[in-house]
Amino acid sequence: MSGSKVLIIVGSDSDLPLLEGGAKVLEEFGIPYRIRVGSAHRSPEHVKACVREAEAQGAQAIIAVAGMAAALPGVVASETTLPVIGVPVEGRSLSGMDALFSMAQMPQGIPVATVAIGRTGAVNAAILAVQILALSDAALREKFTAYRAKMTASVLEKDGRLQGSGLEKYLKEKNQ
Ligand code: RP5
Repeated sequence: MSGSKVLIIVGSDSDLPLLEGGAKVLEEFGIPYRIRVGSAHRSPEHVKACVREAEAQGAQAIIAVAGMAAALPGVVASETTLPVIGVPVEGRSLSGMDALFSMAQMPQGIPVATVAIGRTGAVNAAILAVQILALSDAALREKFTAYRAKMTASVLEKDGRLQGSGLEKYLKEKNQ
C-alpha cells in the first residue's frame, strides 16, 4: 500500500496468525501499514526489495517477525537506517529462545529492538512503532497518551472492584 508508515515483514506465512493483535493496534491508531512475506534465508533479494520499497513509500519503522534461526530482523536492520523491531516467534522447538537470542544478540552497531516472544511481542512491537511515529506527530502523541491513561484507569477500576468484592467474588465474576 502506498504511504504505509510501518512495514511488517514476516519470515514465513506460518508467522502470520501471530500478527492479529499488533495489526489491531496499528489500525486503532489509524497508522497505514503493509505486511510482506520475505525470508532472510530463502529469499534474501526479495527481503532487500521489500525494505527499499518501504523506505521509498515513507515507512518510519519496520517490524520483522521470524522464528528459528531468525536472521530476518538483523538482515533488515543491516539494509536500512530505519528503526527495526524484532518479534521472536515461538517455533516448533526451543520455545522461541532461538529466535529471541538471534534478535537480541545483534553485534554492536546494528541493533534490533527485540520484544517478547509471540503475540504479546507483536502487540508491543506495534505499540513501539506508534511511539516512534508519535515523536514527529503531536496528534498521535496525544492519542497515545490517552491510550496509556485508559490502561491505567482499567487497572484502578479492577483494584477498586477487588477491594469491594473480595477475592472469591472477584474471581467468580472474572471467570463468568
Ligand atoms: C522462519 O522459520 C520463519 O519466520 C518461521 O517462523 C520459521 C518456519 O518457517 P516455515 O517452515 O513454517 O515456512 O524463517
